[in-house]
Amino acid sequence: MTRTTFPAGFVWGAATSAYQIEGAARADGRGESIWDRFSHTPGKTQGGASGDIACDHYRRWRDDFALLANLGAGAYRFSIAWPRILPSGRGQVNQAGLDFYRRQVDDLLRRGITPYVTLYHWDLPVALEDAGGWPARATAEAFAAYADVVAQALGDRVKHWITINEPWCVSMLSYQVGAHAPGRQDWPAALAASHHTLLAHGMAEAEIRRSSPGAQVGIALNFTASVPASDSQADHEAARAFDGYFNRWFLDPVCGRGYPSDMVAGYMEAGHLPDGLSFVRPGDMDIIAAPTDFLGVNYYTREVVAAAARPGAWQPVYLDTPRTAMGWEIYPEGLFQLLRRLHRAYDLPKIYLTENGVSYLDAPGEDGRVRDGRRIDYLREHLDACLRAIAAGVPLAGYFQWSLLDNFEWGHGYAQRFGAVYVDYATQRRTPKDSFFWYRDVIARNGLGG
Ligand code: IFM
Repeated sequence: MTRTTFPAGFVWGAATSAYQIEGAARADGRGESIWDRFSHTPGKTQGGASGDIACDHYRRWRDDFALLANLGAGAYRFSIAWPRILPSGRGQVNQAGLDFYRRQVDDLLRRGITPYVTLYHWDLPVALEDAGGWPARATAEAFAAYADVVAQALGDRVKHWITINEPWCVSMLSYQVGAHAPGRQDWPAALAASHHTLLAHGMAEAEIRRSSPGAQVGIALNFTASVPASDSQADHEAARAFDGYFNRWFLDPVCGRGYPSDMVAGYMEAGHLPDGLSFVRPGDMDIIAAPTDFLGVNYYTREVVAAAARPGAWQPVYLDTPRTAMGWEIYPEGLFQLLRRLHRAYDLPKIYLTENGVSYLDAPGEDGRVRDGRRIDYLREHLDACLRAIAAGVPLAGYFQWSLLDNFEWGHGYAQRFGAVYVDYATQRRTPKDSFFWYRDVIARNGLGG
């Protein structure tokens, strides 16, 4: 392997999620999800945007798969909408929903593109939220039953599964920060949600293994490199606390280490765990720690943090450094450090970069071309970090660009554009950006080139 070439068999892909692209929110028996309700609640998303139509991928998926094929992608990561399969979250199965995804999987396989299926990318059926949502243990049980239905239907042809996407977002961003559906701000509920999200992962993994023999199963965690603002001990402690809040709280249990004791102590002291870890039942931690075949890593940026008033607490520090349209700092070195740390400190059989990418707002010029050179720079620098990590021994087996298409960026609505392909939402016209063709060359030569 030279410095610019990836190992043979490296998986190249692009990623999307159901609510962000599908639209057709009421088609063919789909039930309501928490994002339908949240996005239709005034003030929750930029411009009041919703995923009602999004990229209309529900109807245009064949054209989008042609784009994937044109890209030369060997793999496609997409998510299944739970409310399309079980409109009320549990019970009655909606065959039309299963058929929709079966057709997609068959088409991908026919094109030689390997499906990487995510079971949960945030569209919880509202019936389950109304019964308590992720803070309730019953939601994890319902998720396992849903995983069983999907694995039975698709497990003969789908051999790569991601249970949950970004448990930090599912729990903390949604139940503590309140920026994502269902928009609650309740620390104890969020911490219970974090546990049930991880439990759901472990329970679903068992169901998938039963119905999809030989399948590879993993979870996708979102990581943010946590960097102290100064060399002071207080800032180092703050950075460790942020790392615990964002990264270790989810990574450690999945890797069999349980919840980090420094974080449990901190949460107890802050009153966030009034009943301690009472939501943890005997056997839960073993279920959560069931060995996975790979870890999915989603990486975009870093957080620079300084000490806050309370010991061990942190506050973000804004540096005047290059930023993306999201305002996220461009920090590829953080990806290299993260991958190396994961390899050295955790015993991981395999890692996929299940998400990496960038939002810039470049639009078609007069000639119709989207000149998104900044995205090319971002991708090149992050892929170079991947190469360096591989050279350092990290078992990185694949890279999925987020995202194939511009799409519904949650609270930001359509005001952010992460796509390799520009989407004109008024006409639904797709225009591959310059970076699409650049990434296509990378895939074709399995490397960055000279
Ligand atoms: O669009 C999201 C995706 O749904 C989850 N990971 C981060 C992306 C960019 O914010």
